[in-house]
Amino acid sequence: MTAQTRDVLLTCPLDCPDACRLKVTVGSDGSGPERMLKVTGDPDHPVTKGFACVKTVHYPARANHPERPLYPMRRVNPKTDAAPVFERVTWDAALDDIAARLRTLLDTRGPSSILRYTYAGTMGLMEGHHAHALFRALGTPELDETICASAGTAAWQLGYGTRYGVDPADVAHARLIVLWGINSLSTNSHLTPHLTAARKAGARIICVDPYRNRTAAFADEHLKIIPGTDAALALGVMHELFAHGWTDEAYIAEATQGIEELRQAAAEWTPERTAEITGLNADTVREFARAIGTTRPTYIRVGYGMTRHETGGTNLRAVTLIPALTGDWRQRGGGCALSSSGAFKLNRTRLGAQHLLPADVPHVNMNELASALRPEGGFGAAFLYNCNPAVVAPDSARVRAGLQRDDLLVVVLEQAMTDTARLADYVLPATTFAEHADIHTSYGHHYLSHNPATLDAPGETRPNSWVFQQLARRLGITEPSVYWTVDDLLAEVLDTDHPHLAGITPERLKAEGSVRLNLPDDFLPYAHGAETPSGKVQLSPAPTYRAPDAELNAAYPLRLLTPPAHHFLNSTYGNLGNLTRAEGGEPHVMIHPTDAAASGLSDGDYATLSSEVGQAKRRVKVTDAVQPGVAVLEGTWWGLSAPDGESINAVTAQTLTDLGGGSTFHNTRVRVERAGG
Ligand SMILES: Nc1nc2c(c(=O)[nH]1)N[C@H]1C(S)=C(S)[C@@H](COP(=O)(O)OP(=O)(O)OC[C@H]3O[C@@H](n4cnc5c(=O)[nH]c(N)nc54)[C@H](O)[C@@H]3O)O[C@H]1N2
Ligand SMILES: Nc1nc2c(c(=O)[nH]1)N[C@H]1C(S)=C(S)[C@@H](COP(=O)(O)OP(=O)(O)OC[C@H]3O[C@@H](n4cnc5c(=O)[nH]c(N)nc54)[C@H](O)[C@@H]3O)O[C@H]1N2
Ligand code: SF4
Ligand SMILES: [Mo]
Repeated sequence: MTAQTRDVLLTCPLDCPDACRLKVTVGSDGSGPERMLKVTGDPDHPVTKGFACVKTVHYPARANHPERPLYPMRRVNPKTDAAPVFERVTWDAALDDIAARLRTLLDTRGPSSILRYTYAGTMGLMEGHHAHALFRALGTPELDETICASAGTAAWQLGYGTRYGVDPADVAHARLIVLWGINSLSTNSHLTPHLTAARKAGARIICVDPYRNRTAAFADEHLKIIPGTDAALALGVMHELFAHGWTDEAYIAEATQGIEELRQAAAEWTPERTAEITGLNADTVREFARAIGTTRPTYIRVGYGMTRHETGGTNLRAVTLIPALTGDWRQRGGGCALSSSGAFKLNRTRLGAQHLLPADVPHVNMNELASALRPEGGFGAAFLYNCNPAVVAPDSARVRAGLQRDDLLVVVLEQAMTDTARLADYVLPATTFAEHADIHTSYGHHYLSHNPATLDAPGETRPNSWVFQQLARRLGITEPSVYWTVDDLLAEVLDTDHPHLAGITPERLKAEGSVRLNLPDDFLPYAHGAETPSGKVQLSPAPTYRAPDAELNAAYPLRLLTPPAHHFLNSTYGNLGNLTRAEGGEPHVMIHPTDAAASGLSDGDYATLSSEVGQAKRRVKVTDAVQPGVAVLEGTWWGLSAPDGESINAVTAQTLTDLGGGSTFHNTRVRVERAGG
C-alpha cells in the first residue's frame, strides 16, 4: 500500500542526446523508506514534451532491482571461478584495504601502475566528470575517452571547430531531412516529434543506413548504403551540387576556406562511380543530390554510426561539409547536427581537476583496454566506475581475462551487478541519479539542469564523489577540488563571462531546475564562419574515400554491425526481464536470405560468428532488412543473456579510427556458420 507519494523533476543521467527532464514519482508504503515508483516525462519541458522513452520508464525496476549492490562486497573465491562469491564488508574495511593497496603501488611502482577506467554511465558533471579528480591528483595515467564520440569530435573539429548543432526546435522548419547513420527513432527519440511536425508541414525524410532499422522504416526513403562508404556518397552529392550550380557561392565566399580543393576532389565522383562504391544505383545518387541541392532548408542529422569504421572520421567529415556548400547554415532548421555540447560554455578549467594534469602524463586509449590489462601493461590496480567494459569494450573476452588476473586489484563502483562487477575483487555500491545531486548538460539540446538529491541512499550506497573523497583522505590528498561539493562545482562551472551563460546563476538554476542557455531563438552558429583557426569552415584538406584495410574475403565474407538496441541504453537495462523480452529474449544476428542460404542457415538456428579476434554464438534471424554481405546484431547485451555467456564484443577489435583514436564497432568482418544447441 503506497501511503504517500510526491513528484520531483530530475534530468535523466544516461548517455543519450535527449537529456530528458523526467517527472519522477517517489513514495513509501508507510513501513519502509521512500523509493522510486514511476518515471514519466516533464510535460512542461520543451524538449522532453511529457514522455520518457521505453527504457527509462523502467528505471524504478533498475533502482529497486533485487540484485542491486547495496553494501560493499569483497570477492572470496578466485576471479576465474565462473560463479562469483562475495562477502559483505564494512565501508571502513573496504576503503582501508583499497587505500593501503593503492599506497603500496604508489610507493613501489608509481602512479602509472593504477588504471582509472570510466565512461558515461552518468553524464553528471559531478558524478561523471568531476569524479576523476582523485586520479588526476594522484597522477595516474590519463584515460582517452574514445569509445564513442572521439572520431566524430575530431572530424567536426577539423571542419567547424566547436561542436554546435541545429536546435531541435528548429527542425520543424526543414523541408528535407536526412537521417544519416543514426537510428534516431531509437537513439534520439525526442527528435521524433520535430520530424513529424516537419513532415506535416511538407518535409521529406530520407534515411541513409546499411540496414532497415526503425528509422529507415519511418523515413519516406531509405538509401541502403554499403557500410564504410559514406565519404564516397558525400563526394558524389558534392559532384552534383557543383555540376548543377546548386552551391551557395555567397556563403562559400564568406564563410569557407578550401573550396577549390574540394571541387577537384569531388570532380571524379560521378553518380556512376559513386554508385559502384556505395552499392546504390546511379539514379538514386542523382535524385538524392538533387533533393539536397534544390531543397532549402535541408537538415542533416548525423549519428556516430558512420564513424565506427577505420575511415570513420573522414566519412563523417565529408557528410558534415555538405551544408557548407548549400549554404544551409544560414537557414533556420537547415545545416547539420552531430552534437550540441559545444554550446555549454562552462568554466571547465578545474572540472575533474584537469588543471593538475602534467604534460607528460601517460595516456591509455580506452579502446585498447584489452591490451592495457595484459600483465605487460604494467597495472597492479584497476578502478572502474560509470562503465561496464566486460560487455561494451572491444575484444571483451580479453578484457575479462585481464580483469581475472589474480595480481590485479579490481575495484568496481556500480549500481548493478554487471558482468564487470562480477569480476571485481571489491564491488562498491553506488547511488543513482535520484539519490545524489548533480548538474547536467546535453549533447542534443540547449538546456542546462540541476538535480537535487531526492531519495535517501538505499542500504549503504554512496555517490562516486563520496567514495573518492574517502580514499583521498586515506591517501593524504590535499588538493581542494577533490573535496568539492556539488554546490562548489556549480559555482565554479558558472563562474564565466561567456554570453551563453549570462543570467544563469547557481540560485536560478536550482530554483528553475532546467534553464535554456542564453542563445538567440534563431541560433545559426555557422552562418558566417566557424570557430576554426581561420575563422572559416575548413574544407581543406578535402576528404577522400578509402576502402577499409580489413576488406571482406572468402574467410570473412560478412561485415558485422552492432548498433544500439531500442530497449537498452548501451548495456544499461540489459538485466531487466521485460526489456530483454521486448528485444527478443536473447540477442539475434540478422543476415540476408542469400547469405543464410550460402551458409546453410535457417531462421532460428544457432550460429557461430568468427572474426579475427574471437567467436560468439548467436541465434540467427534471416531477413531482408539487411543487405547481402552485411550482418547486424542490435544491442550490447549482457553476456548473461547470451547463449555462450559472452558479449558480442568478443568478436570486435581494438582497431582505431583514422581521426580521434575512436572505436570501430561496425567494422568487424565475420564468418557465420551453423552451431549446435
Ligand atoms: N535506445 C538507445 N538509445 C541510445 C543508445 C542505446 O544504446 N540505445 N546509446 C546512446 C549512445 S551512447 C550513443 S553514442 C548514441 C548512438 O546512436 P546512433 O548514432 O544512432 O548509433 P550508432 O551505433 O552510431 O548507429 C547508428 C546507425 O548507423 C548505422 N551505420 C553503421 N555503419 C554505417 C555506415 O558506414 N554508414 C552509415 N550511413 N550508417 C552506418 C547503423 O546501422 C545504425 O543504424 O545513442 C544513444 N542513445
Ligand atoms: N559492440 C558495440 N559496443 C559498444 C557500442 C556499440 O554500438 N557496439 N557502443 C559504444 C558506446 S557508443 C558507448 S557510449 C559505450 C558505453 O559504455 P558504458 O559507458 O560502459 O555504458 P553502459 O554499458 O551503459 O554502462 C554504464 C554503467 O555505469 C553504471 N552507472 C550509472 N550511473 C552510475 C553512477 O552514478 N555511479 C557509478 N559508479 N556507476 C554508474 C551503470 O549501472 C552501468 O552499469 O559502449 C560502447 N560499446
Ligand atoms: S534514455 Fe534518453 S530518451 Fe530515455 S529518458 Fe533518458 S534521456 Fe530521455
Ligand atoms: Mo555512445
